[in-house]
Amino acid sequence: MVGEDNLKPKLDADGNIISDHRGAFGEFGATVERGFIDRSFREKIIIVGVILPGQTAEQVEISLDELERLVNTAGADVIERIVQKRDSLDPATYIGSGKVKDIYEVAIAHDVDTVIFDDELSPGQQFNLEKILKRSALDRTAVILDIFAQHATSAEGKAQVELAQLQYRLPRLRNKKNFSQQGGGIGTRGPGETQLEVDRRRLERRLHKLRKDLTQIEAKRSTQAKASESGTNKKVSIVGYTNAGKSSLLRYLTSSDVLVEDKLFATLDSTTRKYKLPGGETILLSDTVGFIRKLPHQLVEAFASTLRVATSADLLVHLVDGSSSESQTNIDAVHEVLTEIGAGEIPTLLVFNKIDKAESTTALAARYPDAVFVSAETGENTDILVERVAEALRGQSKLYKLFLDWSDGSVLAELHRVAKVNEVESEDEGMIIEALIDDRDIPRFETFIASSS
Ligand SMILES: Nc1nc2c(ncn2[C@@H]2O[C@H](COP(=O)(O)OP(=O)(O)OP(=O)(O)O)[C@@H](O)[C@H]2O)c(=O)[nH]1
Ligand SMILES: [Mg+2]
Repeated sequence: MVGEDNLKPKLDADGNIISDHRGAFGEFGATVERGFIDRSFREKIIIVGVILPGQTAEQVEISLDELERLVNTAGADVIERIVQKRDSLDPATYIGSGKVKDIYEVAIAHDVDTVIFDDELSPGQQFNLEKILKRSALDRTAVILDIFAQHATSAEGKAQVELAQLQYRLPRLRNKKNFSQQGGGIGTRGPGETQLEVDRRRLERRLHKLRKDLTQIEAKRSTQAKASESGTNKKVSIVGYTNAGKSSLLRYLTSSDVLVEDKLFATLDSTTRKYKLPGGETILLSDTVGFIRKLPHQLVEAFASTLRVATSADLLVHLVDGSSSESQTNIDAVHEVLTEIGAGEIPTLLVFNKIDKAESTTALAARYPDAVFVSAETGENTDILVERVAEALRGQSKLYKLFLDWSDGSVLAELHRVAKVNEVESEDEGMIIEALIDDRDIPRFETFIASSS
């Protein structure tokens, strides 16, 4: 049995936490194996949200419902939720300092381990809050980083999560008092250098190494992709809110065994499978990491290479959980992330999933007349979906007439490779070609185009 005392952060005379077992600070903050939240037992958690002007109490409750689900997924239990209405966030303590003292009382009464705030805390806020609360003060970002750390399986995923964690920890590093192990050798404290500086330098070196490793992994992957891809296959990516059923849809359509789980952020890698559309064209269909409200920017940056499957797609299938009461706000959150990662302009097909368990889709259908309604579980309407994908991709190409000199044989070969050549007519001076060319390939054939229809 672990004694109760061992579960609480150890404090110094000023009430600062000196325990190294968790918290986003010190050299011993979260690692991929050991997150910000202690999972050697189920921590008791208070979650805290603020209603700002322009927000309704209901919106904040919805966000807290989601935070509670995140905390559960990370392996802890929410035992109390506290909401405060404010004109603005307190720059020092996020909520009012009086309210922080109230939370402290509640924490004592319920033997709470950690207090989690629904927005990212600044390093200063986190420090002040921990001082008053005398226990870890974490934020939504730390919880999401924890879940990512738990779910990362590939070498790339692990490196990406560690990179995001380090970026989160670096500005939050603090001088650890009672630091007993001085250690010797390379990287330890030089003359005049504080322990904090040593810690920071170590993390920066690690950050640098991770960035380099990730660049190499990506370079290797893109070389492999180039070698294996024919070049003409259109790329379609399934994107959407976490738990919308993206992996289920890929699994249903391609009969592949990708991971499907009723968990937030089950998928952290991208999976691509070939899929034959009803017209016969082969596309590359991908599934990738899901999005969420207030997605930590550290993750967006660290997962840039994984997200490239979305940013480089010809078409996005934006999958929404049509059975969720939050589908509208989820759509908005996904749009925000797509814009942030630079995929906001890619043609998108809106698809509502889980219609087998949705109570009614009438309101959504009225609001989104162009959307498709499917079930990735039963397969209902997925035939309509693939037809719409084919249609959307066809809409991205036009029929052109081109004139090529006899000496432009290589251009004809190129046309055969990337376009659909319908007709080649020989004339005295060259060839007149009719071909269906993709909008994205037009720049390289522009000088040969005689007319378009
Ligand atoms: N009833 C019903 N459940 C579904 C449907 N599609 C997916 N699910 C369930 O929803 C949960 C999440 O499915 P996933 O396919 O893992 O969702 P995801 O979008 O890939 O989620 P992340 O990878 O975590 O972002 C699983 O429990 C699925 O079985 C559907 O059409 N109907
Ligand atoms: Mg998934």
